[in-house]
Amino acid sequence: MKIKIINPNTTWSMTEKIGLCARRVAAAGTEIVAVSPGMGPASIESHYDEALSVPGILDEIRKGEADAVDAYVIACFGDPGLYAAREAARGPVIGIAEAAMHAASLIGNSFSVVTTLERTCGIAWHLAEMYGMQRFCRKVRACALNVLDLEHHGSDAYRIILAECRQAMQQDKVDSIVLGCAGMTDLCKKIESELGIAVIDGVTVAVKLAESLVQLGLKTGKRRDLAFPLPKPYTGLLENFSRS
Ligand code: 2AL
Repeated sequence: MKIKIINPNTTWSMTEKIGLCARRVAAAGTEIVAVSPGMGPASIESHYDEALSVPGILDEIRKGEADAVDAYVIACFGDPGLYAAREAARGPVIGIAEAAMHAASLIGNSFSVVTTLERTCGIAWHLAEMYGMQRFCRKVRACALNVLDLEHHGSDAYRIILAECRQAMQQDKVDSIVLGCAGMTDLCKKIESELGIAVIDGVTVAVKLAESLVQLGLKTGKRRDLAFPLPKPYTGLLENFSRS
């Protein structure tokens, strides 16, 4: 099967890291295609960034549909454009925040999220509420790190994230910690073995969920509100999104 992972930001070092971590957990017969859209923000850490990442995501879904992709992962913790992507795709589309939070809710009764900037905490809370995960989510913690700090080797990012995860474990009394950025995917197992608590990375969970849904023959429902978008013209910069 073919799973396409869309890193909605345009930072290719992050896309390559995401692809590598995804391939490590994928089954032998799974092909992982990891991409960044040709347009969009270099990193996503605001509602503005999220909104401007969505056309690029939908363009990658359009190409994936022509390319016989079986399932998609949106690899950004805000799950930008998730429902629009589902409308445009036949197969399952999974966001990493929804994947990680659901996994956390299955292995325990409580989790805390450790994310990048303070300003993204509201986005994570909003998603927890929307997914019915608020009752499991004890705290959303920020590390005062920009998303792109995670790409700078030799930066203090790992030490800072590890310290925040330790605080979450000690102060929030949670069963697990959810990592709140796709760029943290490579740190997951290292933090887990350092702290001795379950640490959940949405990229790898989403890959395994996508594989399961495809194997079970489950696709996105097309009978109601996730039906393919209606044909209509789009103008200006969005002209190429017109559907006939
Ligand atoms: C993210 C993420 O996962 N990728 C990105 O560019 N921004 N989310 C976040 N909270 O920092």
